[in-house]
Amino acid sequence: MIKMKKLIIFIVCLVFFLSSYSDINIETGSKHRDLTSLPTSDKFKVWDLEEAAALKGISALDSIASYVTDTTTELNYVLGRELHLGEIDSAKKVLIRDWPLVRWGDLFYPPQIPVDLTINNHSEIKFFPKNPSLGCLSNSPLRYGDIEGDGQKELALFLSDELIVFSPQAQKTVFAMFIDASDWWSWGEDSLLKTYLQDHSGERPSEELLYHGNSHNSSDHAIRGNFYPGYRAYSKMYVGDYDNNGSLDIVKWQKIYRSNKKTESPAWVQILNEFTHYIRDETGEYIPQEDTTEQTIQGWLTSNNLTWQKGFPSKSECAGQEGQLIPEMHDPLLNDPDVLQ
Ligand SMILES: [Ca+2]
Ligand SMILES: [Ca+2]
Repeated sequence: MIKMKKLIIFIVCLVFFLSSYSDINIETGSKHRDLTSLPTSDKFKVWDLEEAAALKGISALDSIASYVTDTTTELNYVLGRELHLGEIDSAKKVLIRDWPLVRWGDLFYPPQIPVDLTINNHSEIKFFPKNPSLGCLSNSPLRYGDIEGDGQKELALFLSDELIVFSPQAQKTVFAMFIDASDWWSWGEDSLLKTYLQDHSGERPSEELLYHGNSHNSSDHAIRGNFYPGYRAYSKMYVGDYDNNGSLDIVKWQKIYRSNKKTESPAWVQILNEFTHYIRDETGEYIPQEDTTEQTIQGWLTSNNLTWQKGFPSKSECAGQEGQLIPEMHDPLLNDPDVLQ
């Protein structure tokens, strides 16, 4: 009986330990050089790393945007501006391995957002973030750490508003999601409005025509006075052994909102609230599970007290907003009680 009790306590502790990763703390690499000028010592380091890549003839690493150092092995991981990764032994000035960064096979742009992918930002991985980028996470595009707490470290890349988890051990991307796949903007005092005003005798568009957020991808129509609703799409991730089978899972919670007309209320209406369960296969890659019901996944989050705000990412890294909730993802204007808890 006592043994049984001990076993139950052990299992409960194990489950708690494995399920407790809702926040992801990872080491940040050097900042990419177009946004922040590196200190001189870092510049020398980057030039050394670029030289090691050049010695191997890897031209995609001619311009290294960021690097991180594994403090145990002393190996450096680098991100090239041409979306290429490398593993470099800087003591020996040798590039050991390198990998082109390609779009993950299980990453899809949300079909609920009706945009033309040929003009859309999301048809391929982009190095430069949107301006401004969500929570300024893309300002540090390369990070390194143990995402799931399983003892193996991964590279976490924040490129545009996409999160890519690349495993040097598996030598491939093992997970990716759009943190932000939105298509919206406000009709402010910008160049497009000026063009519109020139074409319309200086008269602003009427409130009846405008949306609370207009489609950015349709801005060429907007200049002519045809406005389309904007979309806001955000995803959060959670890591733990939610189905209690001893192996780690990822849960993605994605929400999409469409804007109403300026004259309508509320400003935004939720059109998607979707939960996806991923399990890790023998190669280390997370595979989406179509058979896991949304109710089941939602139940895991509820029983682990994991709210929208506790999902990753949550905290802003923008100057003056550090550590605060990323405003866009937790915006009361979204008219969604989930984002407030
Ligand atoms: Ca790991
Ligand atoms: Ca599991």
